[in-house]
Amino acid sequence: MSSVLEFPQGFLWGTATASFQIEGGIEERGRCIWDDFCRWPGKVFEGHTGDVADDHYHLYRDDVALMAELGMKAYRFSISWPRILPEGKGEVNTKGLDFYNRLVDTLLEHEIIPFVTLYHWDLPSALQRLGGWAARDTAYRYADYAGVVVKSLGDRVHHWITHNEPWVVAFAGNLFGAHAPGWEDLPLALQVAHHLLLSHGLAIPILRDGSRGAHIGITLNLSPVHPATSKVEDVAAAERQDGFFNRWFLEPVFKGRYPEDMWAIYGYQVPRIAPEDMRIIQRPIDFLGVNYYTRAVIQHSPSKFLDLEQIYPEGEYTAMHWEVYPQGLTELLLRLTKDYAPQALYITENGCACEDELTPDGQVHDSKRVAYLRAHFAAAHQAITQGAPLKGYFVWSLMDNFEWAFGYSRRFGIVYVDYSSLKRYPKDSAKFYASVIAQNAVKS
Ligand code: IFM
Repeated sequence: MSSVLEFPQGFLWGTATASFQIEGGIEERGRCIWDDFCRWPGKVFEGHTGDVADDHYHLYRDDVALMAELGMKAYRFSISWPRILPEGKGEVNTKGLDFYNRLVDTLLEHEIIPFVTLYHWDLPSALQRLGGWAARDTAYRYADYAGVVVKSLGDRVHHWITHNEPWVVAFAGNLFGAHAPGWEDLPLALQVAHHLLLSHGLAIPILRDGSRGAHIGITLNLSPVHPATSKVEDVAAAERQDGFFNRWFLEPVFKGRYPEDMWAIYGYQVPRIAPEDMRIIQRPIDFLGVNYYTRAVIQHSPSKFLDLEQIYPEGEYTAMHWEVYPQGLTELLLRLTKDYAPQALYITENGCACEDELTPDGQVHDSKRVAYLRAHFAAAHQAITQGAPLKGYFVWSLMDNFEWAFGYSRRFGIVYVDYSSLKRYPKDSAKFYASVIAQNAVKS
């Protein structure tokens, strides 16, 4: 039997994007590590780059108008650090700041609340040459950068996200070599993770000072971890994966310590930490941003990293080969509520890649994405009814964009982008989402 699930009044529905993935406008900014990574042969699908992307840098007004047509209440976007500080520090590119000022003003004209992410992976190349996030100094340069941005936007932007998915930055970029800067070194990755967390803590008072009544949070990519069987070694392997993926970031931010089990497992490879660091990292935040896509099913597997391996049970999978598992979202939100008592939660990303096709009459019938979103909205609703302080939901993504190592070969948007003409076409999922927003409810 179908039912109508109503969301709390004022629930913030929106979409999310990130600077490197949509902006283009490379001539008007400094270089970042992803510009370099795209030019490293074999690292990014067919050598795709972010040089033009969706050309949002020039088309932002149309994109905001489209969001308004769809009824969006909020928009999460990130700032390109090298657009503000081409060398990562020092001289400010005022044209870069002007762009974000115009974007914020346009959003506000359409009554769309801006949620600003300060770092979504585009570290200035100039700072990478000085050691990147492995260098402690980068955390202080990030704090300076946060100061420049908040001074310019802080009178109109009141929702700030310090980092997007530090796990991906640290481990995909420095342990698995799949993302920029492309290294494969565990101690380095752990040091990077620590400096990202430190920079998060350093930025908090700067954002509070510069933006009256600011709501400040961090976005983590989180997944429930399930053991493949109830065997003791699989259960223990799942616990390690949880420590590696979820708790390594949750515990410092909420409890001011790294998880003891993982600290012991990493042994001599643990990061160097200054005495005051954990106190800085644990500074109170106003919300946790949750990026949820799927769960992980884990089995014990000696000879693999952490003696574990992810397995892929039968089920439905997206074009990323990620299992469709909406009930994991309810499980995750309730666990976060119970274990960490965040003041508020936002789903800062959720969505799926599908093999979308544009029909000759300009339609995209992405019924799989509609089903995916419907099921995840219902799962979020379920968590709210059980006490999770969920205040909003940002679908990833507003429009198709540069999907990192996959280049433009994966489409996550609810709006289709024809990369040859840069024309935008709302997919069926955009129309579906607009109706959910208009009713503040979803039929399950
Ligand atoms: O495209 C990414 C985004 O930049 C970060 N979170 C996951 C998305 C899909 O892979």
